[in-house]
Amino acid sequence: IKQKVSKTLEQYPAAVFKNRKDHVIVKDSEADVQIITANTRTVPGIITNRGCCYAGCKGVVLGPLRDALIITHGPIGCGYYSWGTRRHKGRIDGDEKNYLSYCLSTDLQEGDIVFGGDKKLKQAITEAVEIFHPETIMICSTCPVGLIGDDINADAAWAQKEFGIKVLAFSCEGYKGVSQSGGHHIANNSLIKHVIGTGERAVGKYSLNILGEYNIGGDGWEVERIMKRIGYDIVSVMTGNGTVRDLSNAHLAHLNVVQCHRSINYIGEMMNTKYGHDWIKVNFIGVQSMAKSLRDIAAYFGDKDLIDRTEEVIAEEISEISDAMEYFRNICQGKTAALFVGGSRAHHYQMLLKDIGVETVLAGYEFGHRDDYEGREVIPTIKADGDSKNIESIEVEPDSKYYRVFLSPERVIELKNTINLNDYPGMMKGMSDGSIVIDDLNHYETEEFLKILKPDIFCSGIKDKYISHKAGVFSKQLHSYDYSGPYAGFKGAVNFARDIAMGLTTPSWKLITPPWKKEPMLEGTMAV
Ligand code: CFM
Ligand code: HCA
Repeated sequence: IKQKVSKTLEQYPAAVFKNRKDHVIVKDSEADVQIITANTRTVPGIITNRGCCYAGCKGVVLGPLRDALIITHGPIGCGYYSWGTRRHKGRIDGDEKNYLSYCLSTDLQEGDIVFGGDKKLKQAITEAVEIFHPETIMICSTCPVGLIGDDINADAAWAQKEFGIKVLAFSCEGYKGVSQSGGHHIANNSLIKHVIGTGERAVGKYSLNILGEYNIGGDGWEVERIMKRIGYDIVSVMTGNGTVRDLSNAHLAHLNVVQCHRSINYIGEMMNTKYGHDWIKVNFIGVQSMAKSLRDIAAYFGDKDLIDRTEEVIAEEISEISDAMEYFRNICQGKTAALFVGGSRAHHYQMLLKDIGVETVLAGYEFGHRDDYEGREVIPTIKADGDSKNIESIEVEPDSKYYRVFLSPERVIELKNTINLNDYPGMMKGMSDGSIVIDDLNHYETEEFLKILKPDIFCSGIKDKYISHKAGVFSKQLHSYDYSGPYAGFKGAVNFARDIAMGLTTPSWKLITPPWKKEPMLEGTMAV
């Protein structure tokens, strides 16, 4: 495998080879260290699957908040292409407000780029207030806004005073940072500064926030259903089917559980410093990992009744799905998968695939950082570069009113041995030797690795799935779930197993003959 990987990369011109070779690792547990290069710029001209900073801020972290009216300040395309495509579902309770189905934009034109867009932004806010009467408006700017220098912070301050509502400005221009990741950080900073900690409500005995669960295809609802059965008070979900109102109370919960580490670890860490909350890294994807996550949460509280109730619910839930899981496992057993997704699912889905007997032979992230691959222990060794310094890293202090510590130092040590307390071990440790770990996989490499590994399933997104189709390999979108889902929790696992079994048994894949199985289409050498 190592040789084949080298041969694939050696086809690149020298400068590209030098860059890309550090983004690819063949897992080898005998090696002293295996360091991957991540969160750096894509080589210009390479067909990457990454998105932009605005996508990470507006699309990912803020987008799912039902009661925040988001205005995209920029040309219409940015707003349009972030309109509903991510499938973060939402449902209102009673007479709540829900802006999820809307897409508001200032629709900047050439003239605005020349003369400035502030006037148009103020007008858009004014109209939005008149029509929708929101309690919160969020302004997200796209590339040209940063280039022409509109002062969206001043515009937000003006609107906040003028209309007496919360107006937050996000300078999340697409070009900031090297991927969506910078946008997550920008959104996290503002939620900590302006939203979390502003509310007041009584919380239950076992209360928690779920961080990094975005309710794609209804995942969050399945997780909530199970947690509520056990008896948890879910104070807020960040941010799937979430609200600014719920987030304002997040500081009052007892514990933070983190599903997607990449997009929200900043809030986990900042809440730890500011309010004393511990966070536990969980994984709601996969039957065994869901059960383990529930056990870990119960262990944190350490209450016998809660632990017993957790076991009872796990037993009931698993017995309900075990026949179906076995049926689909019989179909899927022995197959292999390649996974390439944003910054956490390439890890999470390995567990669910394992539940149905499918082995992961390649996994990679579009925009994960080294800690998402190698574990948080490498964070002190990650060197900041110009791009990462471009994203503000804010310092928070213990809150004089709300800071509290939940565990004794002895209990922390004890728990650290069994659960991921304030820690994430990353994706690589659990992977088998010989499997490929790859950062910012591109079009060429996708084609080549499909040829080399011949996986039965390629899990990725809308941009790369067609490469897989052309290669005659079943593709499954792990971002949008191909309009299916939920895939989280126990019932979600059955949906996933069913969809994978259906895909694998679809005869159409055998009807496609990829070009390389016939004649070589091009002959020649690459100019260096
Ligand atoms: Fe987290 Fe996500 Fe993901 Fe992500 Fe995304 Fe997404 Fe994703 Mo698409 S927050 S890192 S920025 S789990 S939108 S819900 S599917 S790339 S792997
Ligand atoms: C984003 C959103 C995305 C894109 C999915 C895809 C999502 O990164 O801006 O490329 O298929 O999940 O909707 O990740």
